[in-house]
Amino acid sequence: MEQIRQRIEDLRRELEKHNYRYYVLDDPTISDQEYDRLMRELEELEAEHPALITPDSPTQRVGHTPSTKFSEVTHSQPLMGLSNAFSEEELIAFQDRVQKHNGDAVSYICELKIDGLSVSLDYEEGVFVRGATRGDGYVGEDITLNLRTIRSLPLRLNEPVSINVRGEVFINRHDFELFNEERQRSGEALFANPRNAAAGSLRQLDPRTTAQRPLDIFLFSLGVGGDPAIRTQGEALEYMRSLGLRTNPHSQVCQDFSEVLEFIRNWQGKRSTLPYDIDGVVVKVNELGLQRTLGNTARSPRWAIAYKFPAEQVITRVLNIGVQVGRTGALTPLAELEPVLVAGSTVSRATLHNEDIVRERDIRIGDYVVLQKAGDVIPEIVRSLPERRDGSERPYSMPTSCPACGSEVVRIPGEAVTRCVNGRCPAQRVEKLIHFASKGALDIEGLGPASVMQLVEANLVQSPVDFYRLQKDDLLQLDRFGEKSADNLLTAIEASKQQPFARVLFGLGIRLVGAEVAREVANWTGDFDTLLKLTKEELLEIPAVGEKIAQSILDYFADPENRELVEGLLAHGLAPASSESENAEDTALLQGYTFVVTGRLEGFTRSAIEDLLREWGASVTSSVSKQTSFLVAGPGGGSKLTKAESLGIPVLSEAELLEFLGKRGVRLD
Ligand code: 0OX
Repeated sequence: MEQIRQRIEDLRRELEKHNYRYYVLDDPTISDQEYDRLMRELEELEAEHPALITPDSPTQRVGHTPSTKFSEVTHSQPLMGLSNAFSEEELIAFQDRVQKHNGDAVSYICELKIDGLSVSLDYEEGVFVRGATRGDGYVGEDITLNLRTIRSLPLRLNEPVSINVRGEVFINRHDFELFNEERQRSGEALFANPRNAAAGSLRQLDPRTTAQRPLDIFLFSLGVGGDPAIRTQGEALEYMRSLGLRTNPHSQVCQDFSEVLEFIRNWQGKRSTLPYDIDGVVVKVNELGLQRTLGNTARSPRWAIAYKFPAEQVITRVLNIGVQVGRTGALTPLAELEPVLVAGSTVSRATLHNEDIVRERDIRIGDYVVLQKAGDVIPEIVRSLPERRDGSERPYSMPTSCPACGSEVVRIPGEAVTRCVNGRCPAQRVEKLIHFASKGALDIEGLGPASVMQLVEANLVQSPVDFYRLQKDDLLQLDRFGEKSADNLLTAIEASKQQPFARVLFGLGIRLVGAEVAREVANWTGDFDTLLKLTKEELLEIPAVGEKIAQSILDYFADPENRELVEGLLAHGLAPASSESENAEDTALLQGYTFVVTGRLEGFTRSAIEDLLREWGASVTSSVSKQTSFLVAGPGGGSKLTKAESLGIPVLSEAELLEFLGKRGVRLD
């Protein structure tokens, strides 16, 4: 038996080694047939001795249990998105921002921007245990079983480390063509591009289906964990590679920004020679210490930018120009287009933003226009083609009254936007209600635009509070509702009362308060009561809040109708105070943070505070490294303080720590 166990282990190591040579080093030393033979031997031995099967065995990539739904995973560190640059000027502006405080000696690293799906992988003691989609950056979907089927993703690393890494799942162009041809032969719908095919494949509930798809992965970021000696992104990539993770071979460290521009120009011309799609180049500050100093905005890191290759352009025709009234009353001209395929999707409408843009670009009804779309960016009409006019085209003018309520529209001097000023405008109301129920806000299933419109038309709903007053009989009188759908909707509305404060705040649709800002404000304040009491100065202390946002929040709550709305929502039990610490996951509030505690504390012994931090999911270590999130220092901190300062690690006093914990909803009892 011991001999068999040994042979099984040897075969696994051997297969892992060849996988690594093939996928990571691109230097296989055995043929496919030899590889298959080793795999078969392992499969046979495991079939005879099922007790010896372990989940990280190369035979165990494909699970057999389809799920009905993916479960949610809260990322231990938020997965940030990237801000974009579309021109060299914007890249230079990025360089200026980086170098303003840090001098000229900044080195960068350029990576190809793989056009796939962002995922996060967790390895515990070297074994792949969890993989998730990016989702909204905070919460993603658990797609571990599907990721396990990707053969270039190691189920076991070369070292027993516990790390989180981030990467991009994609399908190469050749495999995509073959895959689509096969689908055509079997009469299945075709995918528009490799990215959509990769996304569809990762979304399969049955991993056996995913296993049939030619998915591949490149890893590009090292998150929590890893080797503390790593000081640059270049070293992080090398480290990941040494662990067996597949990284893209074309990254390049640039000592100078002119090399960055050179790298970009070079790859822009050569992108079609690659076997997979890229949609740009990611430029990152190479030094991790400097990355930390630069930090993040609410949305993206300040130390990285995505240069997007120029967009694809096509010609189509403007059939009509309509106008849409948004939830803030803004009137947006909207072009209805002859449908056209561009950058992988069919486009039949495009926003014209505002009156000035229609005039500047001289876009008339009936015009041929150049439509452009860059990757995931919203399609845009760049210009008209006056040379193709035949005289039947009609210039567009903005309506002088609101198309929804007939009331006056105004354009404040100095602003580009024309607004309907009627706070009771039905179009605004409907848009506000749709926004309130939408996915990023209260996420009420069954309450999409059509249902909202129907409820408004039936005079059942005027304000979001009315959703919570709906009775089954109200719904049953409506066309689209039967017993079951009425019950489902009422259940979904009831469930939305448990949504966290941040979503309710976002759902109010306060101007300039998007999902990210709402989250920051909610984390900072904890509940409506606290938020409503804040002065402008206090609002400005919130990192994501600047002058305009603070004013917009104050204006919103100064309106008695809005106050009444908030009171109504609270009376129905929405946004319960410190809702976050009441749910079952509250012990993970500090997950992903690493603390070091030093010096004398007043209210706690050091070990008591360390226990408390651990209890809420943080790691506590004894020495400061660049993995440390915060050093908590009382008097007498000494050498750890010096080290933290030299590495740019934030230092908290005892009082600041308590404030930080309070804001995150950590209870001290
Ligand atoms: C890519 C890619 C995407 C991740 C965390 C901050 C910077 N699609 O290839 N994102 C990043 O880096 C982000 N790098 C990449 N290579």
